[in-house]
Amino acid sequence: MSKQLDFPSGFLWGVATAAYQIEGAWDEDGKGESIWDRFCHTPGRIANGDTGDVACDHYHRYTEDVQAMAEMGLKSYRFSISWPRIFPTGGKQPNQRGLDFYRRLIAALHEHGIKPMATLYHWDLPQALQDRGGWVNRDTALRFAEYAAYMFARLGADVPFWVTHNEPFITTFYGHGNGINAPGLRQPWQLLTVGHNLLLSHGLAVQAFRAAGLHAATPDAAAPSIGIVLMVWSHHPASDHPRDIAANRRVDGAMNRLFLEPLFRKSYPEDMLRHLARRQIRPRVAPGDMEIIAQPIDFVGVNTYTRLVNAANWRDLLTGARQVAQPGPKTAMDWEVYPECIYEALQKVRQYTKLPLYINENGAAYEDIVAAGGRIDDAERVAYLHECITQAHRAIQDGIDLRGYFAWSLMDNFEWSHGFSKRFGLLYTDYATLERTWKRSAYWYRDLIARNALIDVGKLER
Ligand code: IFM
Repeated sequence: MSKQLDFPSGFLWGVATAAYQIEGAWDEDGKGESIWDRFCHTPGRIANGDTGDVACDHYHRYTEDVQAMAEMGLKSYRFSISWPRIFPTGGKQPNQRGLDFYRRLIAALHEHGIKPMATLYHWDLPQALQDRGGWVNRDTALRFAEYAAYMFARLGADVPFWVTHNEPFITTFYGHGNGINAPGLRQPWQLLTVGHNLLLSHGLAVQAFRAAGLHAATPDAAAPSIGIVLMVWSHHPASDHPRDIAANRRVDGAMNRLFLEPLFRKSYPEDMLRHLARRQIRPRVAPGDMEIIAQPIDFVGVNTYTRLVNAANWRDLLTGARQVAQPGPKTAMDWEVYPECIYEALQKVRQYTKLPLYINENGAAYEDIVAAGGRIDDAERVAYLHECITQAHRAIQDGIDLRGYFAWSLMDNFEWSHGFSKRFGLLYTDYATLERTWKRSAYWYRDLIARNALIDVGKLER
């Protein structure tokens, strides 16, 4: 027997993307070089030598993409702004043509009644700032606050949802720990400095947002709001052995608590500070920093895809843990299909704050097959989304103030070190022609949004 899971009226159904992953036009209209341009142009960094030079060419095709969003019935679109399009050298000289692109995009969204959610930093730092130390240099936090203030002054009232950072954990640990992401540094002793400067820049940007005193663009619209988007994955110990439980707690500490605690409790988790100090890893905290970081915000975004099952491993210097693979279905990222990650991540954040929450990213990569006639029957993705959204509904039933869900991603795009080899999109991107094709999941999502309800038929076939 099927039953209908209704969502609250006004629930914000959306999709998410990021500038470097879709825009292309890497050096057009005055855009400066970003650390991702430099990283991808360095041989050996990215699978197949792929780059975001062209990506999905969204910079030139954004009207077509907004049209697809409108046909999907989306209520909101989360995108990111490329900092080096606005400040090509990270300095004080803005690039009008870069700003105009986002102005046009935002206007197109409003024309279709789609609420923009703009992320200021989804990892593409101006290379010129990297040359001055990047996020290891406290000064970058001040430059970020200037960039943020500039955006609030120009586009502030037109964007109902501003996001300072996307997943500061990844910039910290992947950009500066294992070096898998730009700027590709392996400097573990700098990790807490980088994380701290990112959080500081968040707090400074929130201060700039409040100082801008933004009001709603029209009387019936809500005043613009600001938040941060964190990566919050579920964590489980591999066994009930105390060593595995402790390892699991450290992984949770590195990924989740190192960011949640300063934002909501004005301090770093003591156990993580002690653990990392034994490896000479310490944050450089100036007086007043923790107050700045913990500025009141309006919402928290949660990105979640799977869980990690952790066991003790003393060979790992950072967390003393290793991930134990689980039996059962995996996505093309080799991530376990674990829909409860939605419920668990929301409950985790709820321990820190009662603010409105959004699932700002959730989705699955699969090896999509284009059948004769161009049909793409991505049944596994539909099943994944269905189960995850069921968990979102469960969280709402249990009293979580979840205001929206954003599927990652609108279309297949540049998946960082994996290049174009992993497809997360609801729309299929043909990278030779740049044509987008609706997958079955896109039609399925459109119908879900139209009903504002999920028809729960139990577990779907993968
Ligand atoms: O593609 C990324 C995105 O940029 C950040 N969150 C996870 C996604 C899938 O790996």
